[in-house]
Amino acid sequence: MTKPIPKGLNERAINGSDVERIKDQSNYLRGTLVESFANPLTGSISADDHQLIKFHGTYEQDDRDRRNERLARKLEPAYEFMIRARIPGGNVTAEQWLALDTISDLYGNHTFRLTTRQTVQFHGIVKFKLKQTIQAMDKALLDSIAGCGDVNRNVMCSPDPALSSINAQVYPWATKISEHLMPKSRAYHEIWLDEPQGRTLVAGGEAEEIEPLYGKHYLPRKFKIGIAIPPHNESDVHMNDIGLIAIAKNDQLLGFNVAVGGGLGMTFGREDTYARLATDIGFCTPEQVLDVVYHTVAIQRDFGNRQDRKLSRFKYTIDKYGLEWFKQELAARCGFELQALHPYTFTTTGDRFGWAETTDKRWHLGLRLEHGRIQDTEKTSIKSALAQIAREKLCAFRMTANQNVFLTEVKKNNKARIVNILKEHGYESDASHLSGLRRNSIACVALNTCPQAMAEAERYLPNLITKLEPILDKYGLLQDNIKIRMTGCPNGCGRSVMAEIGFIGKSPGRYNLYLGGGFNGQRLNKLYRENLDEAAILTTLEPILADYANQRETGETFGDFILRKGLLDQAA
Ligand code: SRM
Ligand code: SF4
Repeated sequence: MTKPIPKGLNERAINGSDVERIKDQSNYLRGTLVESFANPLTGSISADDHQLIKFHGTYEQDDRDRRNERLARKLEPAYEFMIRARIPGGNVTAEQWLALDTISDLYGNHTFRLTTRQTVQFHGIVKFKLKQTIQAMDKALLDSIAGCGDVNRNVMCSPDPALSSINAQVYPWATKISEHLMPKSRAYHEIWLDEPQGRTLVAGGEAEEIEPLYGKHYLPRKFKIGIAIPPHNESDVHMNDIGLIAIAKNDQLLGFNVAVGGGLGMTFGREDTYARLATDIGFCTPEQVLDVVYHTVAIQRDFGNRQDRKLSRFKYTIDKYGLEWFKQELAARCGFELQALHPYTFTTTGDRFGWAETTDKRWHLGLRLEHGRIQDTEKTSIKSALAQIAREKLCAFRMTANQNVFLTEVKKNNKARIVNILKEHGYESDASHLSGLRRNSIACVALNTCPQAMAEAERYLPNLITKLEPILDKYGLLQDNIKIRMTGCPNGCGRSVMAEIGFIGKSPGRYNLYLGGGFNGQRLNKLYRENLDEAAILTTLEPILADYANQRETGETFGDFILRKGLLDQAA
């Protein structure tokens, strides 16, 4: 199955962007990380290691709330690290959840964050505690390998394998694919877990032996894979580089429709960058899927743009060479052609909240969180509640693609105890008291940790929704499911370009407003107005919401209404 890396193409990388040089000189992701972390004189690491450490699942950041104050006092920025776990399909045990909770208190900022790719991030870890953090994760059988960097990232899969026999058959593929595409370098184990050097070849070895898939230069850019099971599209599967849509008949998994070339990131001022949904290109059986993903990644390795990182995602490779070329290249490498697509329909996206009985006669609880942040506040103490539930071993935990959590494998006689614990901590187990807008909201992390943020997202969207709710109430829309999402920049981490109402931060307090995304995750939205402050957002949205309430057709979603009314023809 392993195809040697074509020498010429691999060599070409050396002349590419600076990140290519760093990978080239890193000795398979080792760089000078050991030296950087041993340096007691700064909370920072070297510029090259700053890039390289992403492959270890961690980012060097600084607390942006404190930036100016530190600058004024002539101090170096308040450097800290974010670390992202690799949890394919988003499943952890009660013991692992407790470990996550403890790690956030011992080493992080006393919170942790469920992400839009079904995993967990810690923030605020100082340099001198990062190794202990990774070791604590390892003790809990968790790692952060390939959480970030130019490799395949956390593989997503729809929530709860126990929901149906198809869910159970599909779920293991998330782990199988993740493991199949993992980097093989032992750098992570040596640097963080003190594994003795030499278990694999180090410098001087042949790239094909050390990293059979990735080689010395890894991929041109990050790579993402997700799996969905129709009719549910919890994860907006078409935003991935590869989307796999499970196809079943008579309760048997037949295989996957394969979609390629999704990606949501754009850059303001670069008209050649754009969001793109993956295109369905064919069907493969479960036996073929590992070959399909492996060789797709290898094609991107060989043909992706290594000169300009703004144009290096797989979607640009697909658009440059064309879908027909890609299908032929894939067939030649796999030794088989994809079959004809199977029909399927997505009818829902987002998470289904509340209790549901599962096929193993147990229950799960879909719990809505405020943008994935696990923390205790003055109003509620969800962090303590979930830790207590884990301590009593009442359930397992499953992160969703929408920054929520499912409490899974719950025995019937433990349901009441879970509800009580949540109540005691000020948290409702049912999301029906929330507006439809809030239930369907996503916000990326943005400030104070994200270095790319131009505006708030996680810390602001809940407040904006509070201001929109009276408007919704006025027009009888409070319970309507309308998808609203906000990101602090155009990178798209909160998938705002797929929302019915999407906001992208432009500068502090100002956002571009995008409208008309599909409710089922199958249509991008379009720019409607630029650079709005809060007052302008409210006055722009109110008449549109009023028209929607009065003029919509039966069952028409907000995004579809926007399109039918031609509102986007009068866009910005
Ligand atoms: Fe993301 C970069 C957070 C999902 C597109 N993303 C970042 C960084 C690491 C900022 C940075 O470059 O230094 C953010 C860290 C913020 C912080 O302080 O924690 C960040 N991304 C996130 C998370 C945590 C958002 C969240 O609120 O949940 C998500 C973590 C996912 C995970 O667990 O792996 C997250 N990022 C996404 C998604 C959505 C998805 O994959 O489901 C996207 C859009 C899909 C896509 O990849 O096209 C996304 N993130 C980006 C991009 C733009 C990539 C591009 O093609 O241009 C960047 C910037 C980059 O890569 O240079 C980025
Ligand atoms: Fe940061 Fe931008 Fe991603 Fe938000 S969308 S987390 S601001 S990179």
